[in-house]
Amino acid sequence: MRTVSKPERLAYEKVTSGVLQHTTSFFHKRGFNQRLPQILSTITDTLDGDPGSAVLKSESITYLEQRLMLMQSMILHKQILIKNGVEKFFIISPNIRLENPVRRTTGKHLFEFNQVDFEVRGAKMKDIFRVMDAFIISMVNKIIETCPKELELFGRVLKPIKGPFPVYDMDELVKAHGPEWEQKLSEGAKTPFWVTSIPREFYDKADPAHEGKFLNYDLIYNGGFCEALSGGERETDFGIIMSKVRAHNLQEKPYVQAFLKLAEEGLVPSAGGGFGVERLVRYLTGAPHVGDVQMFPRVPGEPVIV
Ligand code: ASN
Repeated sequence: MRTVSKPERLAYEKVTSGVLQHTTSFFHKRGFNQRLPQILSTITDTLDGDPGSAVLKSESITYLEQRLMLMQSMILHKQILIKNGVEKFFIISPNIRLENPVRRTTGKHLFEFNQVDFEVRGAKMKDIFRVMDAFIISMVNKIIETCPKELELFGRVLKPIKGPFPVYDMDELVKAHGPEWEQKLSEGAKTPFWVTSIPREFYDKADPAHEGKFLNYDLIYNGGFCEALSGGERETDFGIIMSKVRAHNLQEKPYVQAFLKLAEEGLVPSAGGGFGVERLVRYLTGAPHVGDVQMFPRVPGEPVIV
C-alpha cells in the first residue's frame, strides 16, 4: 500500500479545496446553474457500451421494495434536465464504479470518486473544448497562485499552460502510436489535448458528415496523467440510438429502457462532459496515485479503512 505523510495529506486537502472553489466560481461565472447530485436512482449508466470500462457489477439497494442503483454517472439525468428546459448546469456528482482490482496500479482508477458533470443545451463539441480549455488553464494558474507551499512540498513544478489545446482523431492516434497511444502521448505532451471520435456509448452522437465517426471526445492530461474528461454531443435520432443499443445488446437493461422511452418522446440536442475531481487534483499535484489525494482512499483491490 502507498504511504502518504500527514503534511502531504493536508496539502492534498488544501489543493482539493482550491479546486472545488475555482470549479464552482468558474462555472457560476459562465452562467451554469449548480445542481445537487443524485446518489440513488432507478436508472444510471452501467457503462456496458464502453469498451474502456472494467466495472465488475452495478450495485443497488432495496428500499421499500424498490431497486435503486448506486449512481455510476448522471448522464441520463443530465439529458432529462436538458429536456426539461435547464439550459446549462454542472453537478459535483459522487460516482460508485466497482472497478476490477486489476486496476489497482493504473494510478488513475478509484471505485468511489467525484465527477464534475456538466451539460449545455444546443452546444457543439467546439463550445465544450473552449470552456474546458479556459477552465484547465485558469485552474493551473489558480493553484500556482494559491498553493505554492503545497506544490513545493510535492516537488511539483507546475507551469502556466496555453490553449487552445490540440485536437486529434482517435483512429489516427491508434494508427500512428498503437493501442497504448494514450499513455505514450500523455507522457510526451506539453499541454492537455483532445481526442475525438471514440467508439463507445449509444448516447454519444454519430457524426452525420462522416460515416463511422463520432462527435465525442476525451481530454487527456499531459505529464502521463492520462484521461481527464469524457463527453460528447448527444445523439437525438431515435433510429440511430436504437441501432446502437441493439449492436451492444443493451435493450433489456432497465436504464436503457428508461432512456429509450425518453428518446422516443424526443431528445433535445446538447453537449457536455464529466471530469474527475480527484484526477484533476492528481494532475495539479503530481501525485503518484489518484488514491493518494483522497483522505479516505477508494482504490480498487485495496480494503477500505474508513
Ligand atoms: N460524464 C460523461 C459524459 O458526460 C459520461 C459518463 O460519466 N459515463 O459523457
